[in-house]
Amino acid sequence: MSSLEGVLRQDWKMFRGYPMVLPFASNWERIEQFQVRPDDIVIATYPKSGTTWLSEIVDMVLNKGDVEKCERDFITNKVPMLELLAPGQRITGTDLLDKAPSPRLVKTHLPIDLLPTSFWTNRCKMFYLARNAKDVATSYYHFHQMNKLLPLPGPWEEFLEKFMAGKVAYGSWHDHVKSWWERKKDYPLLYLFYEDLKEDPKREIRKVMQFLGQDLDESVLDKITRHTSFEAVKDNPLLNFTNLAIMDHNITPFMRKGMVGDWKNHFTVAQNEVFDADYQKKMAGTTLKFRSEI
Ligand code: PPS
Repeated sequence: MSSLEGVLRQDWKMFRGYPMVLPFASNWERIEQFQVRPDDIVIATYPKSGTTWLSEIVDMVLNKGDVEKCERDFITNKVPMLELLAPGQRITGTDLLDKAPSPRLVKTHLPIDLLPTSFWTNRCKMFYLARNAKDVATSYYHFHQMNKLLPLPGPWEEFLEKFMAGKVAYGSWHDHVKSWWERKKDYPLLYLFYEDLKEDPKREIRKVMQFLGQDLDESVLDKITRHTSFEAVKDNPLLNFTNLAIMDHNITPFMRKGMVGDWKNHFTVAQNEVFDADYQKKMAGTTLKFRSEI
């Protein structure tokens, strides 16, 4: 698939049971044949959970808070997305990763069963960042409006139904967050929450630092907290995706609100009740708990 034509605003392609962004699902061999390095660091999330935020935090921790080093490139190049296939530009995430120096940072939204098993057998360091379902649905809805690689979302009430049914790219939010939570029992991944990052970014950045085996001064942690705050990333062209023509920031910016609880501005009372009832069923039996307000 080499041209942009034919992939903009197309419906999902079903791939191994998951709705997938059309170009990403083509030539899957590139992902299966990807050569994992033991010192690769994986940042896995369901879409719209704060991936970019955590990516910059990890890069800053590895570079000991050196802003100049962290400004070496766009986040999309510093932390390539494993499954990316950018039609027209002939860029793939695996090509970008092949060229990247170690330790490589790998972004992915893949559910556990689509992630190449070599990541686990090589014992890579893995982060999983989760965000409450209502804010993810809200953010994902706006993202569909501005990202032309995704189908148009239709009216909010229709999109919300699709989200609840897992009929959006990468499938069910519920299954995604639960299966990565379960994996935590037998694999030492660091499972983080967007709401915790909002509540006390420095505390969470310290967790990231410890997980990466680093030891940084309080002043460096403060610097990383400031550099990665919503106010800072919103206006940072290396982080706010304004370099990608595929996204129309006039419709709504990628760095949109960056808050916990914006869902309240979109869910009606009735939608909230239906969502909660469905949520109780789908999340029954898991110890995983989310906060949709802080
Ligand atoms: S993507 O496209 O799936 O990789 O998007 P992702 O980066 O996971 O999520 C985008 C949402 O994260 C918000 N964001 C932040 N919130 C708080 N602080 C910081 N620093 C930050 N950086 C990104 C971004 O605004 C999107 O959420 P919404 O709710 O749409 O604003």
